[in-house]
Amino acid sequence: MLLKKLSSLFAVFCLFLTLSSTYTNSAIAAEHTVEIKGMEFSPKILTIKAGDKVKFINKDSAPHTASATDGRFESGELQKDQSEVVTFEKADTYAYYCMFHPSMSGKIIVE
Ligand SMILES: [Cu+2]
Repeated sequence: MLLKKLSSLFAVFCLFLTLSSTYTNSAIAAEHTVEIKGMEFSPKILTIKAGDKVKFINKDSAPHTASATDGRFESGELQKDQSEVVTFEKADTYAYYCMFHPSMSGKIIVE
């Protein structure tokens, strides 16, 4: 009885190990960086793979945001040296801008 319980526990544990390693292996997602510097996003156009992450980091003394024009992602207000990481799961083109300086714009192309 106890042995049966232990072996089913062990089976669950093994399943957990398998799942977590599968998850880790599939998460070879790259992390890219977009710098916000001199009132510009750099690079202005960035091409990545689905599942990759993009870190938006503000290098200006003025606060900025990286806000999708259609609202699909939002960094929030970033002060100098603050950053926000966004994961892009679906292949598409994501246009974004800075809420404080709408003339600042960029594009993330997810393949
Ligand atoms: Cu700005």
